[in-house]
Amino acid sequence: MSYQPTPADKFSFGLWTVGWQGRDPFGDATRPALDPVESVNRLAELGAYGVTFHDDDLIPFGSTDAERDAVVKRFKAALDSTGLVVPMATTNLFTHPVFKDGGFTSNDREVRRYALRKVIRNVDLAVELGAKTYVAWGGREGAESGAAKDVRAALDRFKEAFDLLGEYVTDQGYDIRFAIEPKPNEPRGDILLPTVGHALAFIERLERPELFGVNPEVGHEQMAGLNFPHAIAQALWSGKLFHIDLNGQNGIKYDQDLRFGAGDLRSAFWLVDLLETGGYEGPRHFDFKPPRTEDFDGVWASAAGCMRNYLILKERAAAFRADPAVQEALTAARLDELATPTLAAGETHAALLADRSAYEDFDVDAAAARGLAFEALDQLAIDHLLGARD
Ligand code: 3MF
Ligand code: MG
Ligand code: MG
Repeated sequence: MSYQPTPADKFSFGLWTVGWQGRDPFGDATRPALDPVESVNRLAELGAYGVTFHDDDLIPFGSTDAERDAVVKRFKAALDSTGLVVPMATTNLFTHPVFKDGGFTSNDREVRRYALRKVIRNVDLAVELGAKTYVAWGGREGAESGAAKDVRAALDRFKEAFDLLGEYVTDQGYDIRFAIEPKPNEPRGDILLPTVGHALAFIERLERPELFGVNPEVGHEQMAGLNFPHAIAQALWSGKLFHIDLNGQNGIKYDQDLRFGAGDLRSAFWLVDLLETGGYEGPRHFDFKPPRTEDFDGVWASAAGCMRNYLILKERAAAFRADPAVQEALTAARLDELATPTLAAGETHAALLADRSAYEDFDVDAAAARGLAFEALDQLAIDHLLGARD
């Protein structure tokens, strides 16, 4: 198996990932800026199918209209010559100091109006470039202190912003949907919509919930100590997995943005198993940061590693599912029973209450004594993951 990615694998990368210069809170950049056209060319050579961007990744903040047009023209030419597509775009509402208290939920109303205009401007460009998903990460929508942020009012403003955007794309006849990206903290002390669950609940309060889904990121849920595949399963179950940010994270600490496959490898195995069998057909998008120890050779090795690890895990997960011993172990663990409704077709609560075998005659002790056989099943998964079962 070569693990050589092709566009059919639908791997995509943000310009800000391979283009990250290594600036962190304690240190300066360790790499020079990367020309977006160079990123497009290199990503295409590596076997990616798509590239994504924040407005400011492509068009430097403060560019004139003429400069903007020239940048877009050059970028489009690179897309045309490589065949790379733009499946998603997003807005930078976090770098410029004007967004120090957020964009859509800043206490400063003028900043909120400016943020909306900045987003709408880039939604127009995203549609022009063929994007079907628009990601919204509210990195600065949050607080470090208590009274300074009225969270209920901020959620009203968040809803107001997304309702306006939903109305805008509808009125324009755009074929694009929004994906909200949750994150618990960093750069704010606490960020609004901190987890996938919070975002899913929020979406149901919007005026056009059908236009909104989530863009969960591996490390973001893991920063909150949560099980990422479980979050993805609930997003899929809700019909809301519009996009995904793949990367690696080692537990509850700062946002590490390691290449996919680094960090919690077992979780990555279950994630790929779920994405490949759960009906997700969107891009496999990497939102990682090649560590600042790396030169450009290391950057491209890191990007290639993201895709290679996904393909290795895909192969291992498929082998796990195809193994007859696994099928038997799944039955022993009663997965088929979990998939069977608890009530019979048409059975009412009256019928349940009349069923003596469900309660009066139920042998609680015998049921309590039955093992679930989960350990044997999990060991088979480890054997497959580690390549110890061939
Ligand atoms: C930060 C992120 C963001 C978002 C991006 C939207 C800078 O932790 O994950 O990347 O992914 O803003 O796509
Ligand atoms: Mg991140
Ligand atoms: Mg992200």
